[in-house]
Amino acid sequence: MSTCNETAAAMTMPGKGILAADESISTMSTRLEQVGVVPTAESRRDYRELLVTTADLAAGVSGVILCEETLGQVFSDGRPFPEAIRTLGILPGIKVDTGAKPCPGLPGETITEGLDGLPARLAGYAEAGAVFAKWRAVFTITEERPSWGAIAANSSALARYAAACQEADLVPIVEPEVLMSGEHSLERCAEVTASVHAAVRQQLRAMNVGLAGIVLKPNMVIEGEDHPVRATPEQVAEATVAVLRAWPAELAGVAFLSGGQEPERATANLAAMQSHNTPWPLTFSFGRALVSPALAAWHGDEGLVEAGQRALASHVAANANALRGRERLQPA
Ligand code: 5MM
Repeated sequence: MSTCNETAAAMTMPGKGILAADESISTMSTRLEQVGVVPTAESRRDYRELLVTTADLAAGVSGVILCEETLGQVFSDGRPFPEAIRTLGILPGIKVDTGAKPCPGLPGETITEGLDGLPARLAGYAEAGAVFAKWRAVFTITEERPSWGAIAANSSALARYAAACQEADLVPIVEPEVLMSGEHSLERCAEVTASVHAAVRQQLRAMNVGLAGIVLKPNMVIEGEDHPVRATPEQVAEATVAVLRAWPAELAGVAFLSGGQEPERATANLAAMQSHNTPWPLTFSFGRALVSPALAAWHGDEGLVEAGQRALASHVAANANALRGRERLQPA
């Protein structure tokens, strides 16, 4: 357990966040096609190597989440990704869920799968060099949803995953994502996020998961993308921190997902969070808000690798800079 606590502390160290580059093969392929790149194992590899070899990435990034395909691939110089990333001063992690699938009995809702055979897979990932893992549960807000059944089933799966990770000395990133899609208000997002977190905490306790050895990856509390009024960063930060205060001080840290927010909005919201004194660090584990500008700048052109890296570097720097507000606070 102490290995997990140390790794979780390193993942959430002051001034750094986590890069989520763990798109599944199908998601990554779609995103490559959208910028005109033919999706192959090689083009996905090229893109991930571009990201992680960005100069001085370790100044703002403590860890990178990979998918299974990338974990097994090698840099162009032949070194395996996990080893090469470690050499860069960054911790390699691995997405271990097998995706959100339609949940039997709950039309329109999903259950994240991947528990069958998980302990054996985790042992293999650790052997390959991963030191942390990630599992994402997904909840959609409507008037009736998420249902109690979807919250209970997904929280239970998250806790079983987290317990298995800690037994394998891998830090579990626990990601319950309440999606931004819909017309709901910020208050409704707060209500749903609080209910989901309460169930996740209860299940983590039931499975004896040590909170000092996990990283929570939640959504920010924010209005739905079709809601007519846009909340300010201060409103988002206040509502988000109010929900998070139910988590014990023991929790290693909170690393937000970006959830489809424009990169600049995600960064502004992250910066506003830092004026709240909390017992755990509040950092980022962004996917799209970090990598979308890099993918667009590169779009598969060998001559634009550096342009893609500059785009990633500037967004990492902006988010690392957003964390600096915390330096002015007294410890909670
Ligand atoms: C990078 O995308 C991750 C994997 O998604 P799929 O398995 O659906 O391809 C995803 O879990 C991501 O880590 C989180 O959603 C956070 O990403 P954003 O873009 O919301 O910060």
